[in-house]
Amino acid sequence: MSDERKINEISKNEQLDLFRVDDKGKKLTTNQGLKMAEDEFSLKAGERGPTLMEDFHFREKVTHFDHERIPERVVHARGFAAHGVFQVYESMQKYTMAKFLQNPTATTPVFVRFSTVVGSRGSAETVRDVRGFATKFYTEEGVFDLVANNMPVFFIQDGIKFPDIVHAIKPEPDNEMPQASSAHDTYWDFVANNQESAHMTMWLMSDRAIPRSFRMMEGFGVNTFRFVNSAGRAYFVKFHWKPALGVHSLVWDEAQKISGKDPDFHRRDLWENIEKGNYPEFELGVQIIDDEDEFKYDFDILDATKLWPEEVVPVTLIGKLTLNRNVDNVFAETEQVAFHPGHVVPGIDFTNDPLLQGRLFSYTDTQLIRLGGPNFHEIPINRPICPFHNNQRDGYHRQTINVGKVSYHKNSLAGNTPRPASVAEGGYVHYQEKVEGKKIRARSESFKDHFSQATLFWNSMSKAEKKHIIEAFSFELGKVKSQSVKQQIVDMFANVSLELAKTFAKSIGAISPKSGGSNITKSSPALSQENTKKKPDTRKVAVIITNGFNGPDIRFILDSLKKTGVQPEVISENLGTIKGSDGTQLKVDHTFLTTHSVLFDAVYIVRGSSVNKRFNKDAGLFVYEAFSHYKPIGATHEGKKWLETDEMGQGKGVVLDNEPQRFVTEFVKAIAGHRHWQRQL
Ligand code: HDE
Repeated sequence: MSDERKINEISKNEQLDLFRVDDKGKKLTTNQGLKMAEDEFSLKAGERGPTLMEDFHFREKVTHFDHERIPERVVHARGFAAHGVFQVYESMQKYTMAKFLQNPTATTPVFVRFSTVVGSRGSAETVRDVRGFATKFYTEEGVFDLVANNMPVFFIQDGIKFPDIVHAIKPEPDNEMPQASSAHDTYWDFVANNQESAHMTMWLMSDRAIPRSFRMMEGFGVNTFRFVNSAGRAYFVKFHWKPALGVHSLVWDEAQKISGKDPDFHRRDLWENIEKGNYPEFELGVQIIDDEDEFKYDFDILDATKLWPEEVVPVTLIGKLTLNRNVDNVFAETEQVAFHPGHVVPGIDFTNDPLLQGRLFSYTDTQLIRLGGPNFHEIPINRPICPFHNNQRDGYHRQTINVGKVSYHKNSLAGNTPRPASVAEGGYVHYQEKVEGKKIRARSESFKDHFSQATLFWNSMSKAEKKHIIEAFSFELGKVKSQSVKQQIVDMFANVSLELAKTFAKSIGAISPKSGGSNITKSSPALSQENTKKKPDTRKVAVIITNGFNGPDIRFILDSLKKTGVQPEVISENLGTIKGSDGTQLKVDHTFLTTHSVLFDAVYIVRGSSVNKRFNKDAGLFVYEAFSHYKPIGATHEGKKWLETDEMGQGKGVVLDNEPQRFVTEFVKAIAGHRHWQRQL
């Protein structure tokens, strides 16, 4: 690879291609390239004798195996990723000189890793938690990482408290329980004693913490960044991702069951949809505040426990991200990818947000231990697509073979190169913000209101969302053992809403708050999932059916559902095929044993002429569970007859109709509605 163009000036896909190896059809060798004649038996002195030290193949194979694991991420350990592209809608030159935000005809390759925060690498995916949404843009000016979450605020205001919140929310150290859950004493003790976490805790108790899919979450850069244009003018900016499919969630009972039925639920959903060509899309949005307007708002724009209400500072959609390729190897790509909010390009800069400042230290530091040294930028998934040159040398796992004698600046032997680039040549210059102040460890007065936006969030929720928040507090605090912590939380959240605190106080056996309440009456409709996009696309429908179904009608209905983007899957008693009354054959995708109601968005029940007791019991449980999770239910033919005799038949979002076209239209509408909260359960 002497020609630098080969590795540094080719597309990201071609670059990754250089490292792809397909072992299929090849002879087995050692890592030194030696072909081996035997791979099943170690070298022994006699068939039943001791294994010999000289067995280099055994030693190499087992040693490599012994070292296969690297430390998991200290947070965000459980993650899944995909490749894609980003394209800006129109030039953003008024606000930023970032090149990848200038040309609407150019695409930038990206790599996106979604994650949970608290659980270990093997933990279940549908737990109540924040989700990470980290994007690496491989731009021609270098790598830009937008390391975001699916909630717009954070637990703490200053980076120095990050170890505290993480220690508190992780499993408790004496018994390492509970896994991937905030429902335990130390988390809630932290909240009660660090009241800046009130707003984030409201988000964590809301439906946002149990997303239906990575494809149906918003992303938020959380911290306030800066855009800088080529004239040197600066703007405050917050980044958003808006999913094309809208923001949708699971219900808590369902989320807990999925953790057992399919702990890989979110990665499977992402993987399968990309494999099928249902490429997930997100629009990049920005909220921009003029440099002069820094102090115009009733919150501090540098405080990461505050959001900028969209009704006050609108989100402008500036481009689109499409995820279109699964990884080849989870370890090489998803596990080894190294994000860092400090990976920026000219036109994007930082602010004094003290949480962001803490992050700027932490991310490189963590890669040093996790990826074993300072050369992690050379790992294929982390390499920029533009050339990189400097005098950094050596270290563990160095791959670049730097030629020549000179590795210092300034020099005369190499003509004083590599030399810094001027601004005109694309050199990065930090925004020259004027700062002065006394050295001090303190919180700004403007950061001290911890409750107003927590109340704003509460006020913005629909009736169903409020109910879920109360249930989440009741569940989590119901798991807390310390009566004192429970009471502290009740008293604390009385400052957010008396209605909220009083209701969950009762269910957790605490004393109802006597005082409190908030005078904040504002709400922000953009915060409610009730106001999100509602589409049927890619929704999974369980079709419960057995032999003797009406062939022509079912063929029409299933084909029509597929045309709307809905994904029907057939569930019956046994795998193989089932037959309709006219001989139509249907392949069975799952049995009642291999799948479960919680893994689908909707149920369509047909039954058939040959149902038995067992089928009726399994189908009944399946439909009942979907009903109790407020999911759309459709029924035709024998299924309709059966559901009509049950109370569920009268429920909202239940479509009973034997006219195929009308059924499809109504059922698809119900599917787009996602959940039918009006059901009285
Ligand atoms: Fe992170 N965070 N973080 N974080 N974070 C990490 O870096 C940290 C914060 C976020 O898929 C770590 O490579 C500090 C906010 C995501 O690989 C670590 C503070 C937001 C990911 C780290 C924060 C995030 C991380 C662990 C407070 C939302 C996963 C492994 C000052 C905007 C990236 C790693 C991936 C990962 C530190 C707060 C998002 C330890 C010190 C706020 C999505 O460096």
